[in-house]
Amino acid sequence: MTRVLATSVFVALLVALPWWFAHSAQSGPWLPPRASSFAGEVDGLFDAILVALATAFVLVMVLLVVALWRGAARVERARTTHGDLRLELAWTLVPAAVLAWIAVAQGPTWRAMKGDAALMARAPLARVEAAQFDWRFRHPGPDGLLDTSDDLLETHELVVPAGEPIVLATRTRDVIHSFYVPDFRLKQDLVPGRDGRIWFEAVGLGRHDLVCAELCGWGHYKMAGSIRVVQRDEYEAHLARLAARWNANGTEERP
Ligand SMILES: [Cu+2]
Repeated sequence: MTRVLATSVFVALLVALPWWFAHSAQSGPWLPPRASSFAGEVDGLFDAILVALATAFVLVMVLLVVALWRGAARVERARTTHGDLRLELAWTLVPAAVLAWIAVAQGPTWRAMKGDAALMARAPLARVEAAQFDWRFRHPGPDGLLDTSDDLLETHELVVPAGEPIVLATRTRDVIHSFYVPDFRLKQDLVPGRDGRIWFEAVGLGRHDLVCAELCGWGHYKMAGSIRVVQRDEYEAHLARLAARWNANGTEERP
């Protein structure tokens, strides 16, 4: 009876979890919509690793059920065994091969996201400046240079044009933060003393959550911002409005 009950539990898990894995990978109850040019590649790697894990899970469940029935069928003294070279080689080499495959398979995506030196050398659209506990964005003004008197600053929300590679400089003004836009599948630590670069190409229009993915202090939870993707002409208009507001020195009319 116990055996039947235990087998039912294993079989239920065996059916339910791979179904849920497959279902999740497609409809995405755990993954947000894809909104960057490389999001599909990142999800492809995620799904591939999920399939490898699901395969291992099914294998373990089947072995458990087999052991349960075989063990229960015989009544004999348990044997103590020591060492099995073939088994040990198998459980060392198979996971090693899987890990090596993951390391090779993720290479092109990693290079596309982090390794394009020519792209990263472009003038940044803005600099992300993280601080406890907000996001600030510094645009180079008309002179095209950061850290000059005509810089334009905005907080919480960065507006970017759609359909073109956006390079951002990154900096933290205090502790470690992590720039994370789930819809873009983009996450980058910002480390004190180390300015960096990130890039993405937003697909489609709309607003995407920007969160801090590094526990950075008591107010970490409220370190939320957004990236708003607009058409190029709307972006130019936004920058012009930002410049007008910035240069008005507080004398402009507030809506
Ligand atoms: Cu944080």
